[in-house]
Amino acid sequence: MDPTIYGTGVNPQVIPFGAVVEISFNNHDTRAHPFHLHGHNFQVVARYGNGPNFPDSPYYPAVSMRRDVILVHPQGAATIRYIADRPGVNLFHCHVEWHVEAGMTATFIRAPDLLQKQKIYTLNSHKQVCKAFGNTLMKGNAGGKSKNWYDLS
Ligand SMILES: [Cu+2]
Repeated sequence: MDPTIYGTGVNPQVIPFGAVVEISFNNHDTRAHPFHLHGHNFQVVARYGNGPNFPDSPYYPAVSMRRDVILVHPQGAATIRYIADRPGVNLFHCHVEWHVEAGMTATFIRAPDLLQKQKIYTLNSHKQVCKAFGNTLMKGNAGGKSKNWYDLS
């Protein structure tokens, strides 16, 4: 449940099972950012900015639309919400690829305590791909260590 062991490079966010996750974006950039959440659909709770379909003041819909991508308008803001009721590891990122490369991404680790209790197996064909790649870590923390979980060397 400690995000430290996943390493800082993936911007890990550990989320307990069943948590109500609310994310607010404040886009100070002059460009739009289409944020995409893997593994869940979310409700769009509020959005505002200078887009053609939205007023300058916050727009609170009577019935929230459910999406897995939201365009955060230039110099606009948005709030999304979902219930983390499915254990798993998924990316949350801007859909502009070079923005991902620039770091506009996070890894959502939902209920890792429940994931550990499950007997998840990895297909042998997948293990073979990892072995063929050479340096893919198959167990342990972000550094491949499982004795000292805080040793990321
Ligand atoms: Cu972006």
